[in-house]
Amino acid sequence: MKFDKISVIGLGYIGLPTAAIFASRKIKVVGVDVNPHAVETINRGEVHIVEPELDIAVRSAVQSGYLRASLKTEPANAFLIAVPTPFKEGKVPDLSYIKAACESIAPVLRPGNLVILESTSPVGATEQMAKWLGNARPDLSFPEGDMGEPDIHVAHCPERVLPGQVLRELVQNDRVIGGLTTTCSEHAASLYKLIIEGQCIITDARTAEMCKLTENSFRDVNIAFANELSMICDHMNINVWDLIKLANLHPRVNILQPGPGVGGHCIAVDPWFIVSSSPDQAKLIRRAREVNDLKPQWVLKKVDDAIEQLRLKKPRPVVACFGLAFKPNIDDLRESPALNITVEICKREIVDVIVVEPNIDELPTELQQRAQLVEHSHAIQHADLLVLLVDHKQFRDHPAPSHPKIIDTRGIW
Ligand code: SAJ
Repeated sequence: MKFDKISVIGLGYIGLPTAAIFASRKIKVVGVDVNPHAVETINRGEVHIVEPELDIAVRSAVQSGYLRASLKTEPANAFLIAVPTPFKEGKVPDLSYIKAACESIAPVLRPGNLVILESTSPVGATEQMAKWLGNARPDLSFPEGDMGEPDIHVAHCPERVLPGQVLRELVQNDRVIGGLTTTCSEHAASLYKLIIEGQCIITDARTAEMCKLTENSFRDVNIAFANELSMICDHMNINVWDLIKLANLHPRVNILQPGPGVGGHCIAVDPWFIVSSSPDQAKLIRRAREVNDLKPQWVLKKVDDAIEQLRLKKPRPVVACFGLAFKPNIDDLRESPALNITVEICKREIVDVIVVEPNIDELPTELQQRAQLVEHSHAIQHADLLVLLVDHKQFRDHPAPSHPKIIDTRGIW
């Protein structure tokens, strides 16, 4: 299959870097997004999201003329759909963005086109996508069972890149490719081979969908184990980080790190897609989600207890929160347990809250009237309670503070 021009639908954390990388291989890319601000920003050669080196990649892709953003879809050889798949009420997957993407590309589809779903999706979503496209274009044939060669090829190829390392992982990681037919998979693999150094491994669409959900659920379950251990050890007066180091010396044990909860848009969401498809079977996966979701409240209880003690001597103690991001060394505050915990501490209204977050220049709106962004040394000097929420490199680089009241959710002090 020839790819003179491809279209990426959804120019977010996955779509935009993907578009820039194809463009860097001298393939004409038109990126489509419903957000006029994103489209204008990209067409100026700038970025509307933060990811290391993405600005450089987008600038050079736009300047070279290979990448262009648009609000409208247009014909192309291949369409890559990278739109959000959140969950809605009842923790069931919300496929409305995929449906909207199908409606927008359907009018411009031509025989021989390839449509790839990259968004993390529940099992069956790729088949559903082909049905939506087929309903909108009854004049075209779509893959169905073992019928002959369809007009439009459809595959799922889940994104698997780690925020903070997207540009490197997009090229280096292996890709799992699940076509609705073997030919669909082969066409999709030939497209990804233009940009990736890893392997393209072919399977069917449902296995590819489940594979992505499995990867993130594996991580969630293992983080839940670490988080549960941290609460057990706190109860038993054992240092959980020392314990994990010791246990991990065993050649077949690899415990992850406890923290204040699980953030981001992926790991805290995707396991629910498995639970909603197989509620009776997915007992452990559901329980792990609940353990991780409860961890911020457990941390808050520790903070509340410490504040209560401090208030015996000082009516309005100062609490310093170290880190707001959802994980170390990034500035991404979306779905961040650290941010949520800090907001909750502010709501107590019996303390002054100061925040150290070396990766941002100003506090997010929900904290602006309530807290103050300060330097590391200022916080250590002036706070009555230090709460370490994110293990940013900058915090690790400083010697552990000698302070009488510390709550360290990351085990670095
Ligand atoms: N976390 C812990 N303890 C750990 C590891 C992580 O508490 O030992 C927390 C982090 O602090 C963070 C959350 O888990 O709040 C998630 O962070 P992460 O680095 O594990 O993962 P994400 O959400 O940034 O990216 C994940 C990745 N999936 C896997 O590693 C299996 C990435 O490869 C996926 O592409 C991404 O989800 C996605 O888009 O689905």
